Amino acid sequence: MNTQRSFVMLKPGVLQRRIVGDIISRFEKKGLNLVGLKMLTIPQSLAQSHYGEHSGKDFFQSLISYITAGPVVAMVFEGESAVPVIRKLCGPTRVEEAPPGTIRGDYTMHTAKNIVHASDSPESAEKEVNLFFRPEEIFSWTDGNSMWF
Ligand code: FUP
Repeated sequence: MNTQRSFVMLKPGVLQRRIVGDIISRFEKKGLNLVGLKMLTIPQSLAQSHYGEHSGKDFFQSLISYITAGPVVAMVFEGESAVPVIRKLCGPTRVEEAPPGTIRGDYTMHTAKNIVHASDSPESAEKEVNLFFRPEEIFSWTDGNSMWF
């Protein structure tokens, strides 16, 4: 078993669109375990750390403005190969490439507002989980139904 944790974030606008439950439900139905959940408005400094790899790119300033524009829902999911499995559920970054059936394919029109973030590697996941969550905010629970997934 390759159990992994991944950091997932529903970006600003998801609350206003009233689709928080729909999106979380997709991860739950897949069989992932929700082990961390909080709402926050991301401070500038955290936004810059989180998206540091894009610093200097032409879309960086608008990305920071968007991600800090309103409350987000930050989550940690756990499960077998959780990092690549969640990336598949979200779909490709560019919305014109995101197929129907993926979150980005079903809910978004513009890459710059692609509504969901998910860690792209186990290393990024560890870094991002630690940026947004303290250890005591993560709850690994026993899954009595795991044999059914
Ligand atoms: P992803 O890991 O799929 O979220 O993609 P990236 O880390 O490459 O990009 C982070 C965010 O920057 C994307 F979710 C949307 C935004 N972005 C743009 O606005 N334009 C681009 O050309 C690429 C990314």
